[in-house]
Amino acid sequence: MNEYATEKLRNVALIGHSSTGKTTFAEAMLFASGAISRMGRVEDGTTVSDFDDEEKKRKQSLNLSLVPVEWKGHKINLIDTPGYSDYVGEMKCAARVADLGLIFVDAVSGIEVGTENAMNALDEAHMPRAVMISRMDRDNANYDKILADLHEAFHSDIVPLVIPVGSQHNFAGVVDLLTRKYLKGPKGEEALLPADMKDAVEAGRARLMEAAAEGEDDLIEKYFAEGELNDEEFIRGLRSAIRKRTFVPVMCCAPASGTGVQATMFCFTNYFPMPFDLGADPDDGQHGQIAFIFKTTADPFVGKVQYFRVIEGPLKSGETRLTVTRTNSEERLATIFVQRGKEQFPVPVLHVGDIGAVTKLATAQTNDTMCDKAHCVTMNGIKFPNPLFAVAIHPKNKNDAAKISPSLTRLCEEDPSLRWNQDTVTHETVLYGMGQSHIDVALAKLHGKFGVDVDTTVPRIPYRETITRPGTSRYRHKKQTGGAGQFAEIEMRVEPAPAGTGYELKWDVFGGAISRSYEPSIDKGVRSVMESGVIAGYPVFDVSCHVLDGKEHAVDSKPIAFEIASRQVFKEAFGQGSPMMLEPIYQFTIVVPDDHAGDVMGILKTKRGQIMSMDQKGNKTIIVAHAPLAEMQRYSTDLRSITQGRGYFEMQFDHYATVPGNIAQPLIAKFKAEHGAKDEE
Ligand SMILES: Nc1nc2c(ncn2[C@@H]2O[C@H](COP(=O)(O)OP(=O)(O)OP(=O)(O)O)[C@@H](O)[C@H]2O)c(=O)[nH]1
Ligand SMILES: [Mg+2]
Repeated sequence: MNEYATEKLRNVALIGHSSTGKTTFAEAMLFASGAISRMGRVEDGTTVSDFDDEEKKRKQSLNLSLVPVEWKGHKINLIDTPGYSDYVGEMKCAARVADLGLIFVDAVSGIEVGTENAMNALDEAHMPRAVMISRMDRDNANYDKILADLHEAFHSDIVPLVIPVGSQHNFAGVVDLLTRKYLKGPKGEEALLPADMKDAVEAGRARLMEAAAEGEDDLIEKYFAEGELNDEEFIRGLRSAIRKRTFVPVMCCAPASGTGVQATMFCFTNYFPMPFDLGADPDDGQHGQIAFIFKTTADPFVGKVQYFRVIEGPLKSGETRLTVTRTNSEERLATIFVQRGKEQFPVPVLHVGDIGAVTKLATAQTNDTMCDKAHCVTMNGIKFPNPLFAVAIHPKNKNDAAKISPSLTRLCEEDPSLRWNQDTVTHETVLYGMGQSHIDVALAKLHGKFGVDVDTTVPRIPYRETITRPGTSRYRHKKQTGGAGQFAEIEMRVEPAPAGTGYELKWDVFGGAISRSYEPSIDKGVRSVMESGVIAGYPVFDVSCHVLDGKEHAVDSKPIAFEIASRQVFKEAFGQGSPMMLEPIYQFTIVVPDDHAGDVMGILKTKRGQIMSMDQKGNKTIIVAHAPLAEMQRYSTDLRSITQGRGYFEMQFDHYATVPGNIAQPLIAKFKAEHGAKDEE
């Protein structure tokens, strides 16, 4: 790998719907640049970018990967991302460090959810963007229709930089509109422009020139005055206009054959923004050194590998010591690499804007800023989506159980859109991801990388038990089987307490019927039942207990006897108090395209949801609803199918509410069947 100055770098994120040819395109660029001698195929698991075992198995990208391509004195850092919506976190990482997002659109399927999501993400980040109409050689490819659809969907000027020659199996090459050069076939050899294309080329070129003129004020003036820009102005204008997002540039290609790829590389190096086009950041070391970590991966051989972008530099291998702002600990960048797929190429130096990798950092994580001590700053982090699809994880054996926590921690370090915790109520280990596929892949990694095998279930709902009216009971515990006996008698009254009170024990014993020294034992007995539940096996909340009366025996009464008696008397009194179950109700904020709002609300009603409010924003409807967690555990899957992936939601705990009888009854019956016999002992 050569050394590249900032102006020779292009950082391009390949994003868009799945199966639009992004990974194949990265492969084709490597091939076209001569970096690889044979083009790998996604189907064969032989591409540079999809190197992960799971990616090879599933024949789709699952992680972002870096594919730097050296071409004509430039280095184009491609960041290939997975298109499937579960992996949107990877797209966000790529978009954070790229200077342009190239949205892939299939020449047959056209605009899909992944296209919209990618466009929205770039709009939100005000990031330069371009569209690649891909897989142009497919039967039924329809370039003109896709252009028209893009125009309609994105309400922007959609202007081709290149136009196709032929389509479907006759897709022969592309014409670069600025130079009018026809680059034919997979090798992009210059060929004579077909005569019948001349008008289209001139019309396209005029349109593009107008778009370029919009890039700078003085160019607009000149264009209106003279009706023409020279090539230098044309390029300058295009570069500014793309940077300023005044139009959406469009290219086309067939990644698998490579046709159109050479022309694309020309566009990348000539028109696409270079790092810090928006304001040059010096690379003289005077302003300190800063690197931003946007991805962490766990390589089974090398260990932890972290990808970073040089924000200020240059950064030199071996010499560079940077402080992680978050932890204030110093790390040495022993060897700086350029990462290409799974390969690492050590380099002596990386300049501002470049993307590199390091291993063996002690404390740094994704989203960390590392800087030289004198200039500590924190860069804006990547905002990862909230994972809302949860599974409970059960290790298969003791060995797996021992490794589960560190392995889950590392898995979540690699992919911050995964999360895990230990539920304090249900005592389950719960893993959260974006959807079933995301979780499946995470579990496959758990097995493949960390050798941990688990079973999964839908997580238990953290129900609660409480009472609705006071209940009183008296219980005598007496045991006289040889040796020392046990004796304790307690009368207890339980009362509903206000929500959030939890539990309190009151000593209302008159006349010293039982001595107060037994209070801790009684308290312990009640607490243990409260933890394990009375009617359905869920913890008891919001109850106040009054010890009213009892009896004790001079010899046989002892703490353990009172603890046993208190367990039993509490259960009985609780049973007298019309017990009921409570369930967690969450607030859901659901954003969907207007035409799906009706369906979304219909489904919410079937899930015992209560619509709290509805709002309109653009062509989206924002629905706020309350619904029980028990009904909404697979809502991410439901919403995806109702809206074909166009809707998203957030959820947060709101309050506990009574579980309706018809839902509570089976849970109570199940608990009784499982524990009834034991209780009678
Ligand atoms: N007909 C045709 N098929 C292509 C072309 N380029 C890629 N494909 C095929 O399209 C499929 C998807 O290609 P990928 O490169 O994996 O697409 P991707 O966009 O990376 O997909 P994700 O990683 O899932 O987002 C593969 O089977 C490719 O062989 C092309 O130019 N023409
Ligand atoms: Mg891919």
